[in-house]
Amino acid sequence: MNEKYAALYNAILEGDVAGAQDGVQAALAAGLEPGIILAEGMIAAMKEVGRLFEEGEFFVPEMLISARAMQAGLTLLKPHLLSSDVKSAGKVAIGTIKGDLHDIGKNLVALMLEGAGFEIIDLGVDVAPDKFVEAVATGGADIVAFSALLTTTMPNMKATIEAIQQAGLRDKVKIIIGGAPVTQEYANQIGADGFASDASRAVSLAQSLL
Ligand code: B1M
Repeated sequence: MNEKYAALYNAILEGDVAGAQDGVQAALAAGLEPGIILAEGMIAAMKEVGRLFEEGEFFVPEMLISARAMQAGLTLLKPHLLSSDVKSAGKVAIGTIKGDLHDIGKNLVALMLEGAGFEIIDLGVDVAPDKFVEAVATGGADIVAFSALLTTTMPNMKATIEAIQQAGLRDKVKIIIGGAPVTQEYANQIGADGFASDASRAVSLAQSLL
């Protein structure tokens, strides 16, 4: 691993908030691209956290403290990921689907969309279908984006699409979905307008739909 982001990677793995902040600053000072710092130093560390959890070496508290270190690092990296002179490209309401509390990926997608000029309505985590409906009905969202990290919460994406349909709003909004267990096939199956496997693909998808 590149030594310019190895300390950052290890700090996230160990849940060391100050270490993650220092790691981001050091990587920026070393001249690394913000996108590389994010992918290689940070998202890669969270993947390893997931692997250690699967192997039974990490438990929920370890995942939680790693997530805190990741968020602390992201807060510092955010201004470097956003470009300043972009016009509004449309309004996106984004949230993690009902039953699901994972928000790092959702926050990253929101951040990248914001960087590409989209106005963001961040509905947070554990978002009930009626909140998405409201974001379209009264919030003026052109796109709604659902994130799901758990196979058990994926069906709530379908339930949310149905709620939007029942509210008579389906033709007023584009629906895009993503999250580690989600696939294009699943998007087709539940009638979403698109799927993106990562935050930068979510940006091109949103741009292609408006
Ligand atoms: Co959770 N967790 N977790 N967890 N957790 C996973 C998801 C898991 C895969 C770990 C594992 O077993 N390997 C597993 C799910 C298994 C499954 O369903 N198949 C799991 C589990 C089981 C659980 C609990 C049930 C554990 C328990 O309590 N026994 C519990 C559930 C709580 C709940 O939600 N109701 C739980 C809890 C937690 C914490 C709270 C401790 C913490 C979350 C903290 C937080 O988010 N603030 C946590 C964490 C950190 C993880 C892992 C380790 C990391 C997730 C992450 O942040 N990844 C995760 C393992 C893994 O994913 N490998 C795991 C980094 C992030 C940048 O990637 O979120 O995939 P990701 O987002 C990507 C893409 O997916 C995509 O773009 C993002 C950026 O490129 N994307 C979208 C995401 N959303 C999108 C929306 C779009 C488009 C793209 O819209 C268009």
